[in-house]
Amino acid sequence: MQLIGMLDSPYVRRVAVSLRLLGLPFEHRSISVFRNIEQFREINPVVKVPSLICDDGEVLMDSTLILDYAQALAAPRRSLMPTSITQRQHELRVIGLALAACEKSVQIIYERDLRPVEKQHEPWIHRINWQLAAAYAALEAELQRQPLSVTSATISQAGVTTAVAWQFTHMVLPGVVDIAAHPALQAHSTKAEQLEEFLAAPPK
Ligand SMILES: N[C@@H](CCC(=O)N[C@@H](CS)C(=O)NCC(=O)O)C(=O)O
Repeated sequence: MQLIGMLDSPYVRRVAVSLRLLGLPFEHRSISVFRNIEQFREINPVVKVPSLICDDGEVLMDSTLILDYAQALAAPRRSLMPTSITQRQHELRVIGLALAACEKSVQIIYERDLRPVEKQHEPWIHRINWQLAAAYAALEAELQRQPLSVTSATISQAGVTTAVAWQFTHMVLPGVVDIAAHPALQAHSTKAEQLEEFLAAPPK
């Protein structure tokens, strides 16, 4: 199968890291949704990353749906989701917060980079900035309450997505979220970024 999209997208990166953790071989094609739009259209006319070309040629999109498929391929050998319903509920909350942080970061960049200055809408910019702050405040509280395991053998999807989100926000919006106010997130990210599966999917 082929994973399409650049690793500077947190959604592509969470899939790339997860496929490696799940032991699923794939080819990565680093095609940009902005610079290579025509090439991308031939693969997926909707031009969304990540896209996954399955071995029979069918194309999937949306990182969470791709990961659902990948989980099914890897089962029962390896899973990144807890089997206990209580722990699964908790980790789904963590993933939701991390994905919200990714989404708000992307919205801030698109608002800033894709919209002419005179068309930028201050109340919307204000809203997506406080939503980003709220997502990371809640994520920090969750990690303080219950740290996530960070080894190649034990990291879960919640651990992967949290680390990918934190790295992404600081890469694209330096200084917007205070690192010192989020020590648990920073510690989690530092450890995760040293795992071979993360090093094999460099965001830059
Ligand atoms: N919910 C989606 C979000 C994916 C997403 O927003 N990808 C962005 C890049 S980071 C994209 O495809 N942007 C191009 C566009 O929306 O036109 C997922 O989890 O895959």
